[in-house]
Amino acid sequence: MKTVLCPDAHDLLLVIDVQNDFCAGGALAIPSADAVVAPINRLAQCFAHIVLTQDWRPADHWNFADNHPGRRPFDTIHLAYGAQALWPSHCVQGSRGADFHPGLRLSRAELILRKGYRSGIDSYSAFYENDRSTPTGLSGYLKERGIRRLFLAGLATDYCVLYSALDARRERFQAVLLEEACRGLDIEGSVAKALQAMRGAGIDIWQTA
Ligand code: VGL
Repeated sequence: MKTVLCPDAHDLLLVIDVQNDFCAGGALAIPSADAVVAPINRLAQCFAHIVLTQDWRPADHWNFADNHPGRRPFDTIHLAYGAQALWPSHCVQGSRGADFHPGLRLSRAELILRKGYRSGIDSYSAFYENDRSTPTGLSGYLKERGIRRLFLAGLATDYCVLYSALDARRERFQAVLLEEACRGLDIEGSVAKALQAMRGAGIDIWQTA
């Protein structure tokens, strides 16, 4: 069923990591990632408030396989805070790959939140680093601004969008996933698992009309 989107002044569109390295030709390209751009641009027109996140990593990031001789992208390593996937080097600070997709028309966005800039901790969620305890400050920003409900779009459904949505609930925001405006890496069924986890956490999943 399709839902008509009609956001109010307490609603915000949170656009996760729509950056060149996650799109076609990028270092960590997500299948069909570029297809999120048109729906995001269209949906954004309804929102009074828009925030973007930007993965923003130092070149010596601990979670880049390049920084672990003998390891390959998508291997798992164990860090003090738990198991962690190794990634191809991506979204390096100041690089073209870290830039937003050139097709995004979101100049009205009120905040660009950078994450992943600590070389020792990976960063998926817009709210907490992967140690699950280091905050990015987004929750306080949104609460001070009177935001109550977040609509999530972007990349990747099964990583940064998933963890951002779960943390939105943890921070007591209402959360809605705009499914047609997201794409996932889908490693061994991870998109289906992500959707199930989101539903279980009380996140609404909408197809918009
Ligand atoms: C992401 C894997 C590694 C994402 C970022 O944006 O979903 N996934 N870094």
